[in-house]
Amino acid sequence: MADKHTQGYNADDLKVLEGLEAVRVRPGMYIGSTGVKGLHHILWEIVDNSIDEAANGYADEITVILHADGSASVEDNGRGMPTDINTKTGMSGVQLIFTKLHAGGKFDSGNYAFSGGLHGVGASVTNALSKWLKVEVYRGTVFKMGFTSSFDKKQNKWLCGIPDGELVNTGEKTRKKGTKVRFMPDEQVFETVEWNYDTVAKRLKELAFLNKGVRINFSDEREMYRTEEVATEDGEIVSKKIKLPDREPVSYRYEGGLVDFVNYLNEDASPLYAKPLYYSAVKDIHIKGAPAGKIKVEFAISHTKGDEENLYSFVNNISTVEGGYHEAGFHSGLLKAVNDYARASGVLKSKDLPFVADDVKEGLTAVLTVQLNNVEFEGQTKTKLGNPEAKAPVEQAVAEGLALLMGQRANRAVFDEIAKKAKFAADDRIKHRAERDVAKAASDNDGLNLIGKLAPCSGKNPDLNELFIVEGDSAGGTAKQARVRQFQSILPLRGKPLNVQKKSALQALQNEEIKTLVSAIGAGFNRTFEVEKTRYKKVIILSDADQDGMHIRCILLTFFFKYMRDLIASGYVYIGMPPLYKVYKKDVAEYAYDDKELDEKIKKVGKGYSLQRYKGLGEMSAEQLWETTMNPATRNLIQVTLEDVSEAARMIEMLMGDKVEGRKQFLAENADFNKVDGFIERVNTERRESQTGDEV
Ligand code: 2B7
Repeated sequence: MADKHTQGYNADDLKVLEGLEAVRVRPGMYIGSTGVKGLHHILWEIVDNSIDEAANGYADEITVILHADGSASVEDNGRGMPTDINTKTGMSGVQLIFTKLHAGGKFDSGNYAFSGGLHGVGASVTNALSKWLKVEVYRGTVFKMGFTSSFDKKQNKWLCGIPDGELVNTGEKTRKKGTKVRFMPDEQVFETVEWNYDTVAKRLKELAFLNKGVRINFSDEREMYRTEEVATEDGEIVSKKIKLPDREPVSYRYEGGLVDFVNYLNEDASPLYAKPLYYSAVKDIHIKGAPAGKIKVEFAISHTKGDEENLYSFVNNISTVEGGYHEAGFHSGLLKAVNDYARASGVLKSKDLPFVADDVKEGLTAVLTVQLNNVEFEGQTKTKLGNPEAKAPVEQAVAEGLALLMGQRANRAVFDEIAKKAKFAADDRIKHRAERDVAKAASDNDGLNLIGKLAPCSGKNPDLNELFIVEGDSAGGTAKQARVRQFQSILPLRGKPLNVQKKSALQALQNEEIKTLVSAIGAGFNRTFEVEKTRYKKVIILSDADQDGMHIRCILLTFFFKYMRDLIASGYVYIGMPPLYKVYKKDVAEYAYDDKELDEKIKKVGKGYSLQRYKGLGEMSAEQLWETTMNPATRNLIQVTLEDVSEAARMIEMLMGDKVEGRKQFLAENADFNKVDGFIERVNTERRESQTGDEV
């Protein structure tokens, strides 16, 4: 069962693969892959050593060069790798560093308090996977050593990272200090040995942000070409190599570190306050049965006016895209601090529930970096911190840091903005939950049973079904008698519905009439509205032909416009037109819908006619209402469309909004309310729709 493949390494393997050959044989185990990522990994192993030297205060400048021959070099101005002889092995420090695998990470020498790096496999892995590698150490004089890898045909094995000779002190005097390493990745190992400029530049810039004050220089000395198809004089197409312009060397150095990083991330966003908040602390790590450790926590926080969260987190300078325990600690520390501030400052009243994590994440741009030993990376791409012990100290550091910052007078306005923003997010969250609840109730079948006032139709086909929203209980009663139950639903409205223009979505939903309407249509509300789910493809507003009726119509249209706009856009909203007059004689009756039509109808009925003027829907019998207003074969419907959404919105704002002045003036100028209906100017009148009744 347990063969070599499933079990991987065992003790025997370890014996056989003693030196750096192990790395050659299974490069993936040490650098993840032999693709372009693995290639760059061997560069990062070297860069990480320079970064460690800098992060611990011994170096402040690092230079990375991609050379024309395909090799890469890294130089720092630190203390220089140890050149003396290690008594146990009789080897120089330099030789040890490049020829011995350091299982489980960096030397346990207590050399550095914290050290970066992904696997910490070290410089020897880079050496093992390079055709050659050269080191120079500057310590008063220049020390040099070289290594080469080759395949030995006689022995049929790799000789890798073999010293060309001992470390030599050239005696050449130098004012420089530090280390320089140059190496040539072996094309026999890697699928590609072409460095990616952008990958290197991005990472070096990131490292410069993460290590404030450290200057990182980067040059690409390779000659770059592009090929182009050109026609020769004979008309032959040949490809031609065209040299691209040289890349200018770049230099990254950020005195502000993480604060500069956050500002850089926010470059195109509008920040909520001018300066990011910054804090750093070293905390104890506690694990049962293990010696106490330390964790360094550092973060910079800002907020934008937008609502997305951008948290960039790092562990030992490695980006943790998948998050992990440090991010969890960060979020709970931030939540605690913002909740405390919001309570103390009165943004959260005693009746208010505390914020939840999502509330304080809105618009957050932050960088969090932690450094600890024995890290465990998990997740799909191994970019998730799997050390649970990291959570508590990060939470503590973040909460304590923010508490300290909010105690400073100068930060008052900043925290006020943060608390207000979180309150806004919380209100929005609560509001939308209510919307979802109503939408859900509406989509549940039981939802309908709760709607006492609706007389639902029995049919289930939205293409055929009609919803009549009828002004007044008595007209509603008549409509219920008049309707064809299979496809016509009646929703009577008692009095005037809520004018939603002046109300928030949540307030609107607290209104019984609106709740009923939302439930009846069954397609959600506001952001959750999905027109495909509508139970009715005809929603017909039936109100009296007077001022009040006009007002109700406006209120309902405002509602649909604001919260179910697609219902109008899809052409599902209609205005029912009851007649104004009945002209009749013995067994003939004609209805007139306006004054002009009245003259025609009088002529048609002839001498001896009687005239009835309807003041409201309630004055009609069920038969009359059916014939004049509800029967698809004989009724008048006006389809409301949105030809100009912004114009309609402006008009509705004027008619229904807060500013009384504009409305008064508009009504004065348009006293004839047929014109006031002008706000439904984009109306298609389908007089006497030639519908022959819906088949149910
Ligand atoms: C963990 C090992 C690899 N090391 C030292 C000292 C300085 C030093 C280094 C380095 C990469 C390319 C240029 C310590 C640390 C070995 O022990 S590695 N500088 N730079 C480096 O590799 N850059 C050191 C204590 C006293 N003196 C020197």
